[in-house]
Amino acid sequence: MTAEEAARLVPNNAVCGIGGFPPAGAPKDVPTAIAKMAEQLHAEGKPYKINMYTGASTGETCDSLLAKAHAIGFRTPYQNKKDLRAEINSHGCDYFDMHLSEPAQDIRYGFMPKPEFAIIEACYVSNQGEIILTSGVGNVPTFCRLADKIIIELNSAFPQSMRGMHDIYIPLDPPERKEIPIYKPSDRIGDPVLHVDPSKIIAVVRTNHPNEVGKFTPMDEVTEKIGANVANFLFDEMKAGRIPATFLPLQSGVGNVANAVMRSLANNEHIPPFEMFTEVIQDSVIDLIKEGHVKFASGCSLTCSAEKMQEIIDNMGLFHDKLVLRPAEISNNPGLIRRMGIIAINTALEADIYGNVNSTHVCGTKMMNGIGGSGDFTRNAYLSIFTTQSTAKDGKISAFVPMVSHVDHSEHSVKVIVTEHGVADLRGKSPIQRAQEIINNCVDPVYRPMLQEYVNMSKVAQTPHTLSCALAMHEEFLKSGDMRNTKWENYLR
Ligand code: 0RQ
Repeated sequence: MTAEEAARLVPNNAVCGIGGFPPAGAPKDVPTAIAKMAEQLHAEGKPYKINMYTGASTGETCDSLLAKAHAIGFRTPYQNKKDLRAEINSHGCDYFDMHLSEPAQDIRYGFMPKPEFAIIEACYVSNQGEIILTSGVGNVPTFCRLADKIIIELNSAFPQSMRGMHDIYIPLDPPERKEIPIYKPSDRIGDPVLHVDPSKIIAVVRTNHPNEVGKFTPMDEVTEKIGANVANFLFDEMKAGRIPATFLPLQSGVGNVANAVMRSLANNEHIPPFEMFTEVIQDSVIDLIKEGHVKFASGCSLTCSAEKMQEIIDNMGLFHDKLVLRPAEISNNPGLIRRMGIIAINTALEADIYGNVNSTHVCGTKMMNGIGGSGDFTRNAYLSIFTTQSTAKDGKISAFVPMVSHVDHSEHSVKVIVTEHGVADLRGKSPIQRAQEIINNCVDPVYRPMLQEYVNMSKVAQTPHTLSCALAMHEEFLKSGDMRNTKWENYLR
């Protein structure tokens, strides 16, 4: 049927499980039609919203259009679209941020309402209910198991030769859960196809759309330095015998810094070819596979530009043996991350001088994107590294502050912080030693005296703070637009 006909099957207040993972494999035409329908209904004075579980962010044609149409009731987990961000921060919809390993099991546990509809993208569906997904798995297996009705966008931009790239596995729930038998990133434990009850498929909509993933900006001087600092640090760890000569599997987050880190690892001749156990597989990883720097990548999605995705499709023979796509609760499974000794590299919005990290809230209040999988990996990794540029907004914001305005990753989980200026190794250090390490090695030189003064003026304690000044740099930014104007005496009470 057409996308418009399928959209009409989804009533006001429906709870929907949306396929894909940031934003690979997310449906496109049906959400667009739902957004259009919502706008028409709103114009007639009628209410219309859908509630959305996703894998992570979706594309312009899903999150953005639905947000612009004010058609979202609740939404979880990760998102990264400007329009949805605006809707969330103005309370236009209820957003709750979750670790990406958790929504599927929390829905199965009954902590949140079960989806009535699963709206997914596939490249193949049979009369028996055998489905081959496209570039992202996310939480689709659980959505399809629990939903009463399944709507499929059959996307001909993805060939059926994708069969075999997915490993579909839903763990048993407690008290029956057993170990998940993955011991190395390339292990396969599930089914290459998703099986659903065919009587639940109420619509198949034919589409032809490539991945909605933008191209990354090339490395600049700052991201190149961050990448090189990470690569040199990891090489030093190898030399010290703390990382085996065969290396350990890597997880790398989203964004330009993450891409730059991957490129620097490849450029470092001392780092041997390695495997990845990660959630998103970005363009840079595909290049590294072709060049032989990455031996195998396990993830939840091919978050690749349309151009890079086409390259994979055209060379399916090569990539079938090098890639596997899993559900988010497996790609981000805390037990597997701990077992395999993953090196996790994620990006912070801001960190404090004691090593707590804020990945999500600008000035403690405005949601940026969400925690994504950074918490799944950071808490459980062999080695948890955070990267960030030392400043944002042309130096007006320091990425390092006395106290973070929101905590996503605590001092207990964050082991290493890297900026363009250097590396702060926080392992085995007390809060005051960590503060010195961060100020000397990571903070922008302009902000070093300010933060040193903060430490010096704060009362001797396990974690020295002057509470009236702890968020003064944020307050100063909100007041004058520049953290560099912070004078502690203006905030001392
Ligand atoms: O603003 O977009 O207006 O230019 O934040 O910052 O430096 O371009 O870095 O693209 O890597 O994003 C943490 C948001 C970083 C991302 C975050 C402003 C800055 C810029 C983006 P502009 P950069 P990135 C696995 C891992 C959480 C989820 C995660 C993220 C914009 O990495 O969402 O790790 N991480 N998932 O100017 C105000 C500050 C700021 C600031 C930067 N302190 N205050 N604004 N900015 N620092 C993947 C998944 O889970 C799916």
